This record gives sequence, C-alpha cells and structure tokens, in this order.
Amino acid sequence: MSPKVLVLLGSDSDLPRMQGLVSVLEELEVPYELALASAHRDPQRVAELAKGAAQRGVAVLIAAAGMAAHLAGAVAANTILPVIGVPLSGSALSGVDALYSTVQMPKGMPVATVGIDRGDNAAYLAAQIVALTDQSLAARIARARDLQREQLRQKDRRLQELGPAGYLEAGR
Ligand code: RP5
Repeated sequence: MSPKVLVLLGSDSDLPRMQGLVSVLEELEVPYELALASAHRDPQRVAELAKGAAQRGVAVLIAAAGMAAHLAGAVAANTILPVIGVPLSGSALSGVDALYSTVQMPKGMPVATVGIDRGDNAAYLAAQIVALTDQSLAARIARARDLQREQLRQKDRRLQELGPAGYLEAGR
C-alpha cells in the first residue's frame, strides 16, 4: 500500500528516538514510509522526496531532526502538503536548538512543531490529518482516546482507594 505518511529522519543516530512515532503509526494502522534524508548532507534528496510526495498519495509529512534542525523547513519549502516537525534531543543543548530551528518558520511556510522528542504526538497528529478522509482510521483514533480516558479513570479509582502515599508505595 502506498504510504499516507512520509517520515523523514535527519540521521540514523535519531532512530532510537523514533520508537514512539513508529509504534503509534503501527497501532493505528497508518501506512507510512520512513527514510533517512538530511537537509544538510543531502538536500537534493530531501527536495525530491518532498516534491514527489503528493503524487505518491502521501497526505502529510513528518520531519524529525536534532541540532541545527532545518529538515522540516526544507521539506515545507518543497511541498504544500502539511508538514509536522519533530525537534530531537541528543545535542549539547538537549533539543532546545532543534526546537527553535524547527518552530520559528517565516510567514507562509508553516511547520506544525510538536514537543522535543514527541514523535508519538507527531504520529497522532498525522493520523488525525489522514483520518479527515478515512472513517475507519478516525474510529481507531477515537478508540485510542477512549482507552486513555478509561486508564486514567482506573488510576483515579486506585488513588482514591489507596491515597497518595499508598498509591506511590504500590508503584504506578
Ligand atoms: C541532525 O544532526 C540529525 O537529525 C541528528 O540529530 C544530528 C546528528 O547527526 P549525526 O552526526 O549523528 O548523523 O541533522
């Protein structure tokens, strides 16, 4: 199946921080493709992938990078599909460098930036965009939300039963 979400990653050293993203996309059964493409080391490939995405049926792109993270901006420069940026930690500046590099786009060239290392939220947001035209995906997202709510309510019942000290002692 052709991918609905195209995920570009600045380096293979970023892969360990992509586990949340991958598990959310797989859990929600969103067809995706993940590729290494650096804005600095291979800008031509980044441009090609971004330019060709719409024609391949991709609905949304995710770009994840650390340090001087220009990947999401470079992707946004080459497509009018929505682009989600994931700033990654791992640098001496703990990802704040990547956050600022990703989030401060000029007018007319938006990148929807999630929190540092929040690939999971990028995946949920991408899934929500794809779900605009996919009712069964929308139902899976709604079920995931129901599950979160139910888990929180269960935790609250336990908290009321054990009290704060007992709750922490028993382990979360
Ligand atoms: C960024 O530079 C990458 O996204 C990565 O976070 C960082 C370091 O890359 P490597 O030198 O480990 O390949 O472009």
